[in-house]
Amino acid sequence: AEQNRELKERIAQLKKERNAIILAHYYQRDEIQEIADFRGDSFLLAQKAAQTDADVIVFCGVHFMGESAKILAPNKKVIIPDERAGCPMADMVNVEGLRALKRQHPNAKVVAYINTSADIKAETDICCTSANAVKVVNSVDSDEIIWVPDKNLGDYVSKFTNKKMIIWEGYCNTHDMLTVKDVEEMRAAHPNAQFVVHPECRPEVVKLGDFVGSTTAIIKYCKESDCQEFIVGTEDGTGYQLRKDSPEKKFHFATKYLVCPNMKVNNLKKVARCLETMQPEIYVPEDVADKARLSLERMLLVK
Ligand code: CIZ
Ligand code: SF4
Repeated sequence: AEQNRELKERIAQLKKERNAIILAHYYQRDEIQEIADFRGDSFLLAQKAAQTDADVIVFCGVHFMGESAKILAPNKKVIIPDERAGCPMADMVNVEGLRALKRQHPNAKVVAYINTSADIKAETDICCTSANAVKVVNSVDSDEIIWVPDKNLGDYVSKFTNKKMIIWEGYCNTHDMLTVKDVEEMRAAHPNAQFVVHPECRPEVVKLGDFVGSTTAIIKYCKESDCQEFIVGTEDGTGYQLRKDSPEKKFHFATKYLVCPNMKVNNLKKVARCLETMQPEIYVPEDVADKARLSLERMLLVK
């Protein structure tokens, strides 16, 4: 605790010297969410990066999130605590594979989940998040959609659209681990709880949800609901905001395995170090960033 206090003071001092802000994803360790200027999902944080007057953004999340911030804030320096914090789901699709699929389906438009690298976004017609995926897909002026990379979210979206979806076989190792049996056991143990679930989970698990939504949507739902107890089917870091919003409510994570190891690579020590050394820095080549930005901006126009 003493060490954390010292680290937090050092970070506050360095933040002033560098004119930096700290952005933390909901899946980050509590110690990082505590010191963040903003907490949020990947898209909200990228927008905060674009809007801030700060010169330096410390992006605490995984690599594609830092890239999205850099794409929307190309003139700012975006640094990350640890460059090894990647997203295995984002890494499941590559440019060659996506181009091959586009050649096979020349009339299809590409919709990419925000959990993709800048290279993939640059090959994409329009991006989406888990919060707006259905609206985005339905807004596209083509009957055929190439969907990357999450097959679980793709399956969920396909239930709310008449479009033909060609779905990439990627998935989130963390959310995909949750099983029907896990949820049934938790329900038996907590019969008064509602099950709130992220659409990155398997279709048969998502089907069990009393509420299905993105991290932001789950947080809003639990805060506003009259229900006092929840079984949570998303990454465990979300507990920080859930408990902060509703200290009197109970939140049970559906298993103890809902932990993304990449998200947890970041810690206070590394935040302090990256502010000291201004490394590692996120770099996106200008031509890639310009194309990727278009696919993010098109998403913003969807009402
Ligand atoms: O876009 C994000 O931040 C992710 C990865 C999840 C969500 O539902 O917000
Ligand atoms: Fe990627 Fe899943 Fe981790 Fe999110 S929780 S960063 S989708 S591996």
